[in-house]
Amino acid sequence: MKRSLVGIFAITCLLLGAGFVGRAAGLRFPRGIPFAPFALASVSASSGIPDLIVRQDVLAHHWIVRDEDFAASSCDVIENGITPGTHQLLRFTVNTANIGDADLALGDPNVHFAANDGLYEFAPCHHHFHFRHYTQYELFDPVSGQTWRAAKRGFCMIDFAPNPAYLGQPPGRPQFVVCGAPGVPGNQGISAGYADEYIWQLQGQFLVLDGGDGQAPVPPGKYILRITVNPGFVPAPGEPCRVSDPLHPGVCHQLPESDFENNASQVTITIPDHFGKQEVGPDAGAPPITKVLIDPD
Ligand SMILES: [Cu+2]
Repeated sequence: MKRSLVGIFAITCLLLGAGFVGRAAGLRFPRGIPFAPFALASVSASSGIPDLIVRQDVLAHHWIVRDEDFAASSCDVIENGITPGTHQLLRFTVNTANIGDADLALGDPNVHFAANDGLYEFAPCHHHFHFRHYTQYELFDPVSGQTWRAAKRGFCMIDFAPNPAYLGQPPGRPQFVVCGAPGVPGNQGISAGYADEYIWQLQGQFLVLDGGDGQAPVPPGKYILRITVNPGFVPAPGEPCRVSDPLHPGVCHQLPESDFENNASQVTITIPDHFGKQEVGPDAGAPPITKVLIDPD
């Protein structure tokens, strides 16, 4: 008994020391598979190429429009230009599945940052490394074409949930589960047959609808929400091009994939009249977000 308690304590310290809880908050633990701390450093060798998608079924079943308060001390206010106070938000869950035949192995963010390879940047407000060009969130009016954008500032890519059987991959086990932090080694990635998932309650999983982030307010109506993982971008002067897009000259991606054309999914969203302040969406009526659910990202 005493021995097992010591073991649990040791594993807890390992997780704390590894910076894992930085993104955990009870939510980032790999789903459904017993945690294996001593498999953390293993990276399976594979000759194929990863392929990331955004699972449309998850997006379709998890979104909500409702009001939320922003404190003046929050990083959304300090870094992202959102004014303090109450704002109408569209929140949604993003599942990025690796349906390729190789693991997407990133390793330790400290190593990438030290090498200045363009994958991560340091975020002073959050005190951790953020991905550059991680995921693109867009809302657009299918009639006028007007578009609103938010860029997810992801900081930890891990094996969160196994892919469903219909994606046709053999069941695997999570191997990338340690986020890391400045000075604390991590091991990030998404195994073939696994997905990372940012549930809608996490910080940054939203678009601001009422103009509170400096974009035009979104009038009530029907819109398309489009999520793109590993989006193409044109590098700024001096910014590295890690992976060239074979079909779009001059466009770069941060992560290698066998197919960059299947990286986006979209759903139709109804934005209600804000005067009623009603909640809409499949997750309408869900409990208010508590502090413990908020990602430190
Ligand atoms: Cu962050």
